[in-house]
Amino acid sequence: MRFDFMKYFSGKKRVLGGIILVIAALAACQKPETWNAEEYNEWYSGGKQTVWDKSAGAFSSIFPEISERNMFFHEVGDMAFEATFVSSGNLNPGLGPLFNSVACTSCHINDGRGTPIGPGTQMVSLLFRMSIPGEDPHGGPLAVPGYGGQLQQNAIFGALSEAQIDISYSDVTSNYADGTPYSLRVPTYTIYDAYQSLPADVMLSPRIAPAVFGLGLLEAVSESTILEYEDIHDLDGDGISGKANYVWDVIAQQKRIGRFGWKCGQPTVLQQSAGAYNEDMGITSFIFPVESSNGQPQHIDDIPEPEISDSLLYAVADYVRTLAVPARRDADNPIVKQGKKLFIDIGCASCHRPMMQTAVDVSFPEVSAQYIFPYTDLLLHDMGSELADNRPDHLANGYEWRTPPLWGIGLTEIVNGHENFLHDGRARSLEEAILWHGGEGETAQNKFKNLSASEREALVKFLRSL
Ligand code: HEC
Ligand code: HEC
Ligand SMILES: [Ca+2]
Ligand SMILES: [Ca+2]
Ligand SMILES: [Ca+2]
Repeated sequence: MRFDFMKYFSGKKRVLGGIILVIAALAACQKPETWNAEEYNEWYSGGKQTVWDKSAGAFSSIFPEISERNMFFHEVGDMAFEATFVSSGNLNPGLGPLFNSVACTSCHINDGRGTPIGPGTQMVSLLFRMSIPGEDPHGGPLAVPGYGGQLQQNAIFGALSEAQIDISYSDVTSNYADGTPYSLRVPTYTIYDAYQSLPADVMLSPRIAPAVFGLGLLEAVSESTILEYEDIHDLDGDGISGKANYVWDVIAQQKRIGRFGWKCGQPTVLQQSAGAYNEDMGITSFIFPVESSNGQPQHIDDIPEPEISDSLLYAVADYVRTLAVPARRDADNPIVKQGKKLFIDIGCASCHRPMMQTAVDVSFPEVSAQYIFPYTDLLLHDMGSELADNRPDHLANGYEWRTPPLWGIGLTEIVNGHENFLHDGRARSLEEAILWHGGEGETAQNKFKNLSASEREALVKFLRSL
């Protein structure tokens, strides 16, 4: 029996479709069918948690299949995700003393990406991790004395912000093999107004806010599924050597595979969210109960820790976890299909792994045993010196970045009003994002440059259909 997705998931017909399905299943075999690998349907990027929405709200839908309990958490978490925090008062107090932004949504705009800064504009959704050479007791980056692990350019009234950062770009130009010229912009970051002098060996890592949908599904992928693709010493000789990051899980008190953030620096959505509250907003929680400004002269916040309740932190993590994935568009279009073939042929799929299966999880059936199409391997890759931040983050060295998921990437313009990509938003189009690929990605990048104009168009059309 085939699983009739269209009926089952399309809007109002859902309940009816569900009934038809149940009856059909009973009639056919008396028990529900298990999902057959050959029957997966790549239109459903998020498996059964796919939504047919290509509007500006495409990243903001709740899982279409969700228990009442999780629906409730999602709704509470949705409000928390949008809440604007303030330094004191009755509503959402605890902001700062140091912070980057006042709400999750000011960086993850429409649950999508942040807006990169241009020269002279205020830095909102780009932040800078910082450290000095060495490792903390758990193998993580070593905090900068007087600054900690992240630079906060904002502070509450009466406190000193740590520093400001200005960005400028210079252009480099080159050509495709067919002679078509292109230009890339190289960012330069300048720190000014530092509240105290920075050590000479400080390392900075710019990070733009990525989209946050589909993460419950990525979290549900088993460690062994991720490790299948690991090839640290490139034993198969294809020039690609994905590596898993191992990071400290504060709740489990052990190292686990990192999967979130541009360098796989966080093991779970919960810890990533707690980290965001702590560093990005200056809000303490049971996971990170110490203010990010602890030990610095700006440590003047007298609101008792934790500043958000455990249940609110869980709710915001559950909100993010249960954001659905938008369905493909035009997946049957012949040019899109040609682009997909090129994507595989020139080696993009070696890192941007098209399909994964999530593990069985009886405690969270919403994400259990799904075929998903995230276009990532959740591994780290050396992307060459031009993209390097030259700052290690656990096992990720200064050249390595996580393969970002490409699902939904074709909706970036509609959701976020721009097409700026990569960890610092330097790429101004999908083509530019590809042209920046170096290191392990250089062969694929060269092959892309050697394609004809119509083949390049087909590849980009495929990316837009994701
Ligand atoms: C100042 C901007 C900013 C704010 C505010 C912010 N984030 Fe983020 N968020 C980021 C950046 C930058 C990253 C990537 C971090 C990295 O690479 O380590 C990120 C990553 C994430 C991720 C992982 C996404 C992925 O694909 O790996 C989640 C989940 C997340 N944030 C949730 C939240 C939540 C929840 C809040 C509010 C409590 C929040 N963020 C507030 C900038 C922000
Ligand atoms: C060696 C692994 C690897 C290969 C091969 C590879 N990529 Fe990537 N890709 C990455 C990594 C890692 C990043 C993130 C780099 C960064 O942000 O600095 C990335 C970023 C991207 C982005 C931007 C994503 C975002 O969220 O900003 C796009 C688009 C993309 N790749 C498409 C492609 C295409 C198309 C190909 C084939 C021509 C390809 N990639 C080949 C690893 C790879
Ligand atoms: Ca605080
Ligand atoms: Ca800091
Ligand atoms: Ca290999």
